[in-house]
Amino acid sequence: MSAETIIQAVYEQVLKRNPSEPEFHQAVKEVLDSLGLVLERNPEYVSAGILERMVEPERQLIFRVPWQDDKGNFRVNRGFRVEFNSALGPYKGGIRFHPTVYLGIIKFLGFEQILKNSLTGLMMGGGKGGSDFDPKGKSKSEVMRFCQSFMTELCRHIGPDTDVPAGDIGVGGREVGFMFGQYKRIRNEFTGVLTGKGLEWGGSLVRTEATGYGLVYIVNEALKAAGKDLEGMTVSVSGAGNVAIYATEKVQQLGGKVVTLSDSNGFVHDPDGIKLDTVKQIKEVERKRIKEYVSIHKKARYTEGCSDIWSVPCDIALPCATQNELDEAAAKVLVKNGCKVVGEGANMPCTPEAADVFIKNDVIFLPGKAANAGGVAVSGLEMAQNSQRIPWTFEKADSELKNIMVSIYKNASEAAAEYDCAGNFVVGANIAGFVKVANAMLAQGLV
Ligand code: NDP
Ligand code: 2IT
Repeated sequence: MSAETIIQAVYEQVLKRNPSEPEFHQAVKEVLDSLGLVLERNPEYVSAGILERMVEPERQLIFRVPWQDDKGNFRVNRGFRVEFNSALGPYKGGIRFHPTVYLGIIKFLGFEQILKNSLTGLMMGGGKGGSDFDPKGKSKSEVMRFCQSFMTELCRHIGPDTDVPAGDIGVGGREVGFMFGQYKRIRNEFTGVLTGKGLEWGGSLVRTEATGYGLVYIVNEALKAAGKDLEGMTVSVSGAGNVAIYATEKVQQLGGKVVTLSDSNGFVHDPDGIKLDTVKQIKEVERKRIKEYVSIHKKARYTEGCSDIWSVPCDIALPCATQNELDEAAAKVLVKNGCKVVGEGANMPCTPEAADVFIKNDVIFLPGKAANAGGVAVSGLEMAQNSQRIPWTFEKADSELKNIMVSIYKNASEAAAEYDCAGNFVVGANIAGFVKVANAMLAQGLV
């Protein structure tokens, strides 16, 4: 059987076994489509059923999360944890609280996480969790009660050497704190079972900034290879959460100008450059909407709706909000306006058609599993510090993060070249991530 036939058969089985999960299908297809030559050159992956095993999670947990709102009403949400692959280490990956969460979203994110974590070079398997709980409009006490109920069930499935969750959309330092407190109370142990913890109780410096900083470090590496740097570049960023804010901060530190930010209601365009202190105050302190920005900075404009954000001319686009936020039409507009680099801060923010537009037009396209790996990388460093029981300085954590992003860039470039796809970072990142996991699975026997 040809590699192509094998890949097609695996994909058809994924469609059949996981109906109505389009995001999971999309993530799997992109990876499988990168692996033809890898299978031809490594027939042992085929005979050992590595692909069939890798697309099937090792364990999927779905549970009821009952909680009480401030008015005393009983509420129920659904909780998930998908423990996808432990070939390289304990399951590792964030928790997302968003009303759109269902099993297919958690599976797509968990699947991406396997190869992303492999790319970091640290010992972490892949997993993801979450709930369809909507944190918007909830009081702090409601969020706390929800997190406690969520962890009351989750705590029996996780542990510092088993499965180590962290944040994602809707889950930041505050929620990690509530979940950590409940885990500690029930299990009676103070361990590094979650990452993204507060700095006074086991968190790592740079974890808050890591995904955004890491994204800009790898973009900078790609620019360097093209004989350029960020100085004077105009950058469009979407989202206004953790990743967007710290990507903006690092772009500004390196001399670039970020002109947009967004949330799910709309986007702001500040041609003078986004004032990050204002954004941090609105989003991190007041937890309000991004449109508040224009009441403070009068030259900035707010547009209701998100799709037009990519029509703002830029040299570099950094989608940092959510999956499939940048489609083919938006990609064409970006290319027409002269955009030269796209770095995915979010997980799978570009549709497959958009990614094709970038690749065909020689835009440097850095896919999420490489470009946003800085967050989980510093999570891995947080686990190392927890094991040592010694915190590192900001400089040490930041320089390790930088080294990891540089080596992801190098490994993805080299893998792409080795497999006849030089310059294609989608294929390069998929192959570089896959080969390590596949070899570990081969070595560990039929598990
Ligand atoms: P946050 O919750 O901090 O921020 C998310 C931002 O994206 C908000 O501005 C939010 O707007 C916007 N957003 C969320 N859902 C949608 C939607 N359906 N449509 C439009 N905008 C939306 O999350 P993060 O910054 O942590 O995560 C952003 C992305 O980065 C996600 O894809 C996540 O998986 C990925 N990521 C995060 C990492 C991390 O360390 N945090 C690591 C690697 C990847 P609103 O407030 O209106 O919902
Ligand atoms: O998508 C991701 O890589 C994250 N949300 C971070 C995961 C982690 O364990 O730090």
